[in-house]
Amino acid sequence: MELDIIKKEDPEVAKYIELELERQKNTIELIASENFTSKAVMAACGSVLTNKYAEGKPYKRFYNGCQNVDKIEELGVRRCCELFGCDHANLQPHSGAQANMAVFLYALNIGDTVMGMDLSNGGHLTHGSPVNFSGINYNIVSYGVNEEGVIDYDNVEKLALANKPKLIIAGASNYSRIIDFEKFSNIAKKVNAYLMVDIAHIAALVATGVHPSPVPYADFVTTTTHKTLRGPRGGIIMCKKEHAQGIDKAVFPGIQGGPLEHIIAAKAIALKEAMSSEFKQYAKQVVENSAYLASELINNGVDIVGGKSENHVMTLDLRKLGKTGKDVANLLEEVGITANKNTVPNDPQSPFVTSGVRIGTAATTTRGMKKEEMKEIASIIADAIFEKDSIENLKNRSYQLCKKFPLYEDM
Ligand code: DSN
Repeated sequence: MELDIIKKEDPEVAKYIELELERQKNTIELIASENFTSKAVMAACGSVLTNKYAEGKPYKRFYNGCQNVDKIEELGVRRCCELFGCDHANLQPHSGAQANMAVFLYALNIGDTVMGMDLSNGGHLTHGSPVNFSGINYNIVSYGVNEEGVIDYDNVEKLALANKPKLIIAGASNYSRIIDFEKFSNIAKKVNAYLMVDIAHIAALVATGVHPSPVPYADFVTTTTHKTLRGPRGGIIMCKKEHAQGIDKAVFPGIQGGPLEHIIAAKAIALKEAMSSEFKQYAKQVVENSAYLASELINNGVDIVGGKSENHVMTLDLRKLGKTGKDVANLLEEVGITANKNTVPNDPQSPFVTSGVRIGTAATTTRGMKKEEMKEIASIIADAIFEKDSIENLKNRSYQLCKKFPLYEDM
């Protein structure tokens, strides 16, 4: 198999791939933006398609020999439009950040006003962070969440009326509630702004109808393909047909050169998988697991920002416990749980220390875990934070859960 081939060629790299496989198999993955793809998705990523240059669009390429990648990319685009019900899709963005960058290039001039969710309130770097191209090149007006951790739509409207943005961005990297896209659309219409919705985190929930879809409301919908959607690492832009040509040009030649056709093939496979009834059940279970994990953590004495989760993600609020996100994320790693430190709204700590830890249920649900396992995970987390059990024992409890729900068994 692939690893044996790599071992022969380059044992140093092979060793670390093997160790990473063991890490993934034997630890509980709670990073809300991570997941485990199918072997078919991984196989496409490692296929001969990596050898092909295909600048341009299917059947309008700048290189010859594209007859096979044309068919694959066309198939992927068709599946994306069918799955999400969008007019047009571009599967070439190398990442979610580049999908967002292409929308900015198409829709805006440098210096234009953009409204997006503040990074420390759950937004994304590319939604206007001062250290990102978005914040560097555009005039950013940020909105946030209220004390309950919920988007304050009245405030979004007030800010929009006062600042007249050309683009409003909805969508988040750390927001545990349903987003009301219709409200965002009404606000955007009032000020004649474009609406872009970044569904990177909730893509699978939207695709399966478990979360309302922004497609009827938004000019542009961007996503990554590797989070809840369970595909390869990459991005997609969906848009209304009047923007199709402009968006395609913004991706290439605007910000990218040759598309990664091996990754596009893997995206096409993931999109097919996402059309299955099993995947719909998966997305439903992700949400059920998340709601239950949040309530169990609260029962165990751990605060959750906003008090509940309506999607796949939540943030432990450690302020009352006098602990930092950095320390607790490191502690969880010691006991076999991987998560990431994250700011909570109005966090007194720096973004490198934080008072929160973000967790999500996409990856554990892929392993087959359900409510019973969420109960045990909440208990392991609380017992670690409140030092109710030894590190060794907690690590063993995590390991036992992993053994019960094996991953990539024949690898
Ligand atoms: N870094 C991703 C996340 O973890 O949510 C967003 O791009």
